[in-house]
Amino acid sequence: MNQSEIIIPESSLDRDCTTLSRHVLQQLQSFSAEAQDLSAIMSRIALAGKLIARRLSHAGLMEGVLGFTGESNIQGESVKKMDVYANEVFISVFKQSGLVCRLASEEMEKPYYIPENCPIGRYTLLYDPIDGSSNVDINLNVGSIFSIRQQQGDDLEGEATDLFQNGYQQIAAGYILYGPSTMLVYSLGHGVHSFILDPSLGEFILAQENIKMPPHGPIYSTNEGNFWQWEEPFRDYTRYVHRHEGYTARYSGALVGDIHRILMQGGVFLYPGTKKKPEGKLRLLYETAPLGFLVEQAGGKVSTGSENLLEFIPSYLHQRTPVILGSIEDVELVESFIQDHLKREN
Ligand code: AHM
Ligand code: MG
Repeated sequence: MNQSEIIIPESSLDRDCTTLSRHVLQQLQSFSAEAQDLSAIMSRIALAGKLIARRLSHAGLMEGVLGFTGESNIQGESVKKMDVYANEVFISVFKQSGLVCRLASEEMEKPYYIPENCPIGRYTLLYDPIDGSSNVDINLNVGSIFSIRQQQGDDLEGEATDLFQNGYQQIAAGYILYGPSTMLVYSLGHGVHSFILDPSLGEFILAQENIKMPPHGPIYSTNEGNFWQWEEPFRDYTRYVHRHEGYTARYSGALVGDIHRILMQGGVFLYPGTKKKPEGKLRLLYETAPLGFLVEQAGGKVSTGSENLLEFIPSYLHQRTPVILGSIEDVELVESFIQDHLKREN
């Protein structure tokens, strides 16, 4: 066969070669040291995702994967074995990487410092290793959430106060969804892009570029079991969707899957404060700020109910905030109930 007879299916081959690390370099339009670092960081996050996906796929067949450890974390929540494993996976992939100085996770009271990576690695990885981990035991979707910030100052005190900044300080954010396929969705502040893990290649391959969410969607996603614990505006909004055609409820108890659905199809996710927990349940630095960053990049909106969540400045590492995020019109509809309520009060 001579050269002219070889037919290469250019588009599918190009697609298979658009791996995550290559995509990061394309996004930054550069081979600078910073671009190389971010590309390498994303490759390590992808490796963590592959390791976690591998363990999840055998979870019911292996010893020591399902169930609780018997310990409680800093926030008094029972720790699951998969939480511990996934937390350690992220630490392990970043050790001796020269990329990241600190890792701050929902599962650890204080950041984990990797002094041998400093001062080369001036980045901090913030992450929720397994979000929605109660779904693991029943073989339903879970996710990992991540965010990358630049370390500012020396953090000699070990308090990481430089992380108490707004969500626009995130250099990158994303999630890995462990569903029927393993999917990684990320943004460097230049749109939102999704990748699917091709198990035959062991690589995340580009699936969709520049995801844009519709300005309105039919889905509302919230734990209505908390209805009587909510403030009146959230109850009014829920009554509104009950009484109007065109709405449908979807809630899996695992944030990443619920947000992914809304990112693709439009709608709104709400986790308001409750009487017992006025700040809500979800953590700003590891959950709502990274997901809010993605949603805003996809043309949506994220709010605490009283302000843009991405402008909210935390005062401690594990700060929680109420959250409303999703399609712009749906978030604004929820906010309108809050504003109406405030007007009536004044
Ligand atoms: P986790 O990080 O401890 O798993 O908790 C976060 C999860 C989210 O994924 C989900 O949206 C929420 O908790 C569900 O909470 P609830 O059971 O109160 O509805
Ligand atoms: Mg979580």
